[in-house]
Amino acid sequence: KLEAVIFDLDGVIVDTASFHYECWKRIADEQGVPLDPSVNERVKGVDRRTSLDIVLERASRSYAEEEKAALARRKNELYVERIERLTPEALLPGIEAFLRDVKSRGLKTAIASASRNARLVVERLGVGAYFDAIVDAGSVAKGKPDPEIFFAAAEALGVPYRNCAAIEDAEAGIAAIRAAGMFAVGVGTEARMRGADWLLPGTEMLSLDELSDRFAGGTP
Ligand code: G16
Ligand code: MG
Repeated sequence: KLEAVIFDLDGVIVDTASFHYECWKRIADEQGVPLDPSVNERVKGVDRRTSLDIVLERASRSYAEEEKAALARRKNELYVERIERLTPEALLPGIEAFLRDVKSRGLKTAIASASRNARLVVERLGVGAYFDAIVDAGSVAKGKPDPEIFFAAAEALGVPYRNCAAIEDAEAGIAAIRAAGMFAVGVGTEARMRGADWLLPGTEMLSLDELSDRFAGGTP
């Protein structure tokens, strides 16, 4: 029985991917590193340090650990400047109505995000009250596609993993949900959301009735 819905943040609740990309582009430009636009897709759902390694793949020299830490810090300063200005208008379509439905039917909700800024983003969007738990990269050892963050979210909610559905927009995220043995809802194109139990082109298509039906019929 469906008891909880776990949400990814970037790409599901809000589209902060363009902010991440803008900031990585700035870092790459400052370092004189060519940045392939495919990086935008590859850093989705991936934590900050791993994202930096992807950005520096085409660098002509190697970077010491302290230098990398400084670049990651600088990227985050640029990113925080942007998310400080987020307002509830940035919520993706249908998300607030869906959250309202989920809560009014007594289901539990959590955020499982690779972003250490998840709390700040949720606060700026004005949707903090809808969530029973927020689990971010700071509270787990292994990032997506490892299932750890989804298990941690289920545990924080006190709900068995089999009774959870989770929503993701990134390949690494869908893989993590599947590995956790949860019902996977994918937002995005079929090509990228392979493995999703239910595929939606956009968040405006989310419906709790349909999710409940599909969950009952196809629990992995
Ligand atoms: C998000 C983004 C990633 C970003 C990561 C870490 O993950 O999709 O691109 O690298 O957070 O963010 P921060 O630098 O704020 O810690 P998710 O899991 O919310 O999609
Ligand atoms: Mg995401």
